[in-house]
Amino acid sequence: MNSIELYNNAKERYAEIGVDADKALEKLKEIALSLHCWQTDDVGGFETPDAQLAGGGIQVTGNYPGKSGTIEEMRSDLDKVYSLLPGTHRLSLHAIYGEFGGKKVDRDEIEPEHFKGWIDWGKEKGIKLDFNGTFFSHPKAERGFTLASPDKGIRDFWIEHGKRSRKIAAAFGRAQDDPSILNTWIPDGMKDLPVNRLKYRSILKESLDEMYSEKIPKAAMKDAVETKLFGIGSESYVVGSHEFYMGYALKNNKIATLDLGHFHPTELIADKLSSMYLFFDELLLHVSRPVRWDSDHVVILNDDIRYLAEEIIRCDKLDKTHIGLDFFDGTMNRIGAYAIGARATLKGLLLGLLEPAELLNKYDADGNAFARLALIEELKFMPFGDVWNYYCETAGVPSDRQLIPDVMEYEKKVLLKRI
Ligand code: RNT
Ligand code: ZN
Repeated sequence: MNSIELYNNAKERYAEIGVDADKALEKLKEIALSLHCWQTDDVGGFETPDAQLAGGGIQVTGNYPGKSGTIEEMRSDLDKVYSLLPGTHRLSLHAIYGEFGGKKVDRDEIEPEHFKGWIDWGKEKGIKLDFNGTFFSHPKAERGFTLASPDKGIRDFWIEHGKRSRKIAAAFGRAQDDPSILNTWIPDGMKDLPVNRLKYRSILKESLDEMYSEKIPKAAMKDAVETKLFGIGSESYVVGSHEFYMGYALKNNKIATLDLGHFHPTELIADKLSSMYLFFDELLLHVSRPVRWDSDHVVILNDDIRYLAEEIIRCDKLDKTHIGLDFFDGTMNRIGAYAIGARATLKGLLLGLLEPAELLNKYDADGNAFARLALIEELKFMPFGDVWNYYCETAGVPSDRQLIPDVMEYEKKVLLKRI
């Protein structure tokens, strides 16, 4: 059977349980993931002269050849990545990826001008941009504190960075006629027991108030704050914890960012969504895969992703949920890693869209826990791969089977030629 026949067969199987596969694909097509630019070069960036990862609790391991070392290489890699994904997706940039023209432009000096090339690139490709201030990999972050630093000089430096990041995001939003989401994550915390947890959190609250003091229309940009439980070197205390930012975001009308790697390993992030949707207009997700800790492994289609995607769809909040990716792995072909992670996220969403909502809700309402669970089990063996392959084919991107040769060819032709 060819892929269309397989799809038609799958469509019939789904119709039997009350699911319209065509409709599911129409909806899937509308979903834009925000791809994290930093998977192309292990969160290196293009600052001059020393684009080096200096602390911040972000650990990229691996030295697989071919990482992008220039903006041109990065854009070539991104072109390749987008060509492997069905649908139209966004790009999330970090401040260290500006075009600084070989000059030293410190974080408190960045301007929209440094990102003009990206704005033009986005326009040309039809890719909308999101943004992140970079509050790590910098001498002024080395002591482990940025916005929550008791040192006013350090704090002011990072407040300025945050203000400028907001202006850059706003420039993106205006140019693309669609708000750019600015995510703020800071590494501030302590390896060992603080005795004054309140102090740093009070400082952070004040710094954020100052950083956000300028009113910028939401049509241009929206602020998001990323919560975290712990990091390398901040095992005992993270200033910007989940509770801290839940409170801050609610009170100040910001978006909360949930990163899948930023909670206790047994916490189910999917379960948090319904509570948060009741109180937040919008959420930002950082789709990641923690392995024992916040290790940012390449996302695969595991239960966490499946439950998360299903939950967004069950709550009918696709339009209120910004789905960003956040993983980085230097041990394998980085383009392939991107493709696996982004496609796995889309697959999770497809599974959610292919759920027989009516039937599941009926069993649920009947209190028939057995039938509900049996149907959830049955769904695992439905021919959803045929729907996915058909979707890829109609979108003109490789199927899963074609992905390996396709990525290997790019590796041979492009990546391995890099020094
Ligand atoms: C770190 C956060 C943050 C970063 C990126 C690079 O723990 O998850 O989102 O991964 O900003
Ligand atoms: Zn994150």
